[in-house]
Amino acid sequence: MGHFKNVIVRIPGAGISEGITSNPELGKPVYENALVQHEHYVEALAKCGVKVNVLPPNNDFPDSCFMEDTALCTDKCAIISRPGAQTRQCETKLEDFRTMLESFYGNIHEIKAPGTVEPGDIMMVGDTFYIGKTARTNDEGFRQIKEILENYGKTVIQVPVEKMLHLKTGVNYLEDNNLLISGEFIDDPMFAKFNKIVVPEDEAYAANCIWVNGTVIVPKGYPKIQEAVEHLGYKVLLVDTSEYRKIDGGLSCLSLRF
Ligand code: CIR
Repeated sequence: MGHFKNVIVRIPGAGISEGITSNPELGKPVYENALVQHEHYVEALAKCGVKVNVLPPNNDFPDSCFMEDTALCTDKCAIISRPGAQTRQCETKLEDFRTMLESFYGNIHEIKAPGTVEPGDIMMVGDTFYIGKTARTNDEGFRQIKEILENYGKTVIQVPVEKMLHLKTGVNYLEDNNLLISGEFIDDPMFAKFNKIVVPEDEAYAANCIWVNGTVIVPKGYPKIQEAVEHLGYKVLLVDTSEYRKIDGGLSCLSLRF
């Protein structure tokens, strides 16, 4: 794996309490706490040697801090997504986001209706992209993104997802052939070739960790996964994302890394 030089994040707005959630019993995120957790997230990323490019909060879109779902940023091109969640579709139209992407990429593609893609469904493993088929990413979105990526010499593999919100809710690549894997994916032959670190059900949320230049950022409060990742030899940074978890958000969702 190469090296990530940049990340893009968006500071959450006060509207975050109204973000989409499949876990209303966890309660609504507390804005002030979410802001503090976001600061710690940015600090952790900065420690990994990337430049953190920060977009201002947008109060019109409760889920707009989940930058990951707005674009796929590769070493060759960027692809602006088209979220399957209707309330999120305008996040990709925001001018500050587009201007920011244009400052890094000359070649920007875009998913068009009726295709939908949320890059929380996209896992990059070198030049291969695993793309989940979910309620958020449909076959037409897959067809479009496959065509774009294959034109850049990339390999694209579709992964049926039954139970999870996004592919990366349950499976995340840590480089060096290491794969954090949970739930419905554990016995999927598609992932048989990886060194699988099976995430136990009671720490399932921690399947969503991010590798950033040799360091792995792990959510705080999941000791089994913290230990398993340390055991692999990675430097680990812990970040509390409990406010984001309330609305199905995790570490990968909060940034674009490229
Ligand atoms: C949503 O339902 O769209 C947000 N509340 C959470 C998005 C999580 N994003 C991601 O996993 N990439």
